[in-house]
Amino acid sequence: VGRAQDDDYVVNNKYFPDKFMFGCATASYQGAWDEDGKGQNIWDNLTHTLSRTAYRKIRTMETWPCYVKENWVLTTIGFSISWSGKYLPTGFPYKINEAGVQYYRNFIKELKDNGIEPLVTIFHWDTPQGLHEVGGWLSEFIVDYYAEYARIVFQLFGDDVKYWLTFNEPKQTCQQGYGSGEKAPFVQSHGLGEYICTHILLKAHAKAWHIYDDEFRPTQNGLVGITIDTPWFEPNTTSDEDLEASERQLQFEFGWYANPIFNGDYPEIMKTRIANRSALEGFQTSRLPEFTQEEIDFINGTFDYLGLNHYSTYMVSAMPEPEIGDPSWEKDTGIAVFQDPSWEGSASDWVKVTPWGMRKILKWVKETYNNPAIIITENGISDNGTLSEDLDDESFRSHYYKYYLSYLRDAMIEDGVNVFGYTVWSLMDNFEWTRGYTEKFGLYQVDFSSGNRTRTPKKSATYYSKVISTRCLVD
Ligand code: BGP
Repeated sequence: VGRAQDDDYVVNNKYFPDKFMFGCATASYQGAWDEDGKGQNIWDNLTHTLSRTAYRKIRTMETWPCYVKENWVLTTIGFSISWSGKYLPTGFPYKINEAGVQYYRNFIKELKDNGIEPLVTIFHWDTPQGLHEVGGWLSEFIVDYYAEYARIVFQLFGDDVKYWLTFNEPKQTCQQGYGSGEKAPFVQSHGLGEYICTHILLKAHAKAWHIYDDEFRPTQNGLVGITIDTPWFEPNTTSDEDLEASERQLQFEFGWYANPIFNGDYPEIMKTRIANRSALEGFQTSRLPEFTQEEIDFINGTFDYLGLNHYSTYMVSAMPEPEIGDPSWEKDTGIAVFQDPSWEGSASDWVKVTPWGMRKILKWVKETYNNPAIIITENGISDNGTLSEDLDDESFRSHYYKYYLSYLRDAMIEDGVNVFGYTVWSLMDNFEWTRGYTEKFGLYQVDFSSGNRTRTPKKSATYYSKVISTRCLVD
């Protein structure tokens, strides 16, 4: 497994269909933060008030619009709109900032003039601070505020945007934001907050999808999906227990969000386990909230395609039932998860080079959710960002893309998975959330110490552009 096994695996000259979309992904908060009168969001608040070494207090660079100058042949660029941002400074729908609207209009026009399809995420983790202070994703009120925000972006940009994503990686907003508390807004409400957040967020997703479907689809004719992230979970042995552990972990990670959207409700395994554990803990009702039949009908089927973020793989094995007390999502899941020390690593401890997992997760999604249309919305690997050395990332980043794309293509051709596109994380080095500038995922290096944020293509940028222009996994 890992690099050694990869060497026997043939990748060269595998082709991709003509219509396959190749692109790069970015996110609003990971670029500029205070342009054009933008308001505060929970990540601004976090990075500006905590003095963690990885955080930078002042961030004023604008990163994206460099691709055109570099003469790329991308079919798509993924980016997100800042809710607290350039056109709704307070996050509430009564203060539209014309400078911000113009900014996005210009950007989208520039993409289209260069034949690049915009792939727009409506929410990539940056909850407006004002909405957080009245409850954020633990308050049902946010459903209507989010829906109104989505309506505004459809109205403003929907004539030119055909691919929308309501949320990026909702699990990070809910499980890490409100359960384990590792990401903004750093609420640690293990075993409760993440389920309440998810329950509310799924309704917000469904409401935005319905708004598009009822009010905009007839004239704008676009597609609305959601991006859900998951590693692949490889059973440690072929025992029934380990196979069950893999399936259970996938349901707790991915099915938690996907099952309500594809089938109307949370996975049975989640409902049963959390209800049982809650009862033993002395709760009157399950910590996993229940949808009403009306909500199930409202959420079921609210997707036109699926965005999948996938980076790496974990091994899983069955373990004894965790003790009752101090509830948490991890205990509710009840699976031992680990990575093989022989796997090649990266600057991010969670990203190991395991390209075979790409094919397995795609096949699992196809089989579990009736072969939906899928775009890989993020896939990538980080370096440490030492300015000169990391430009030479051929054997590292190009290798990663080549092998992941190869397994992705096997999933399409051999397994019949309906994948229509792939966008790498990321177009250029950026601000990596709690890890600040310590990890660099970019195809372009950004010199953050230079006044104009000089961008230099890494070798992987040249490689990826060759793949795109030949539509083939060239050497
Ligand atoms: C994804 C996020 C991206 C990006 C990437 C790298 O989860 O959607 O925004 O940041 O991961 O992750 P990290 O910055 O946590 O290393």
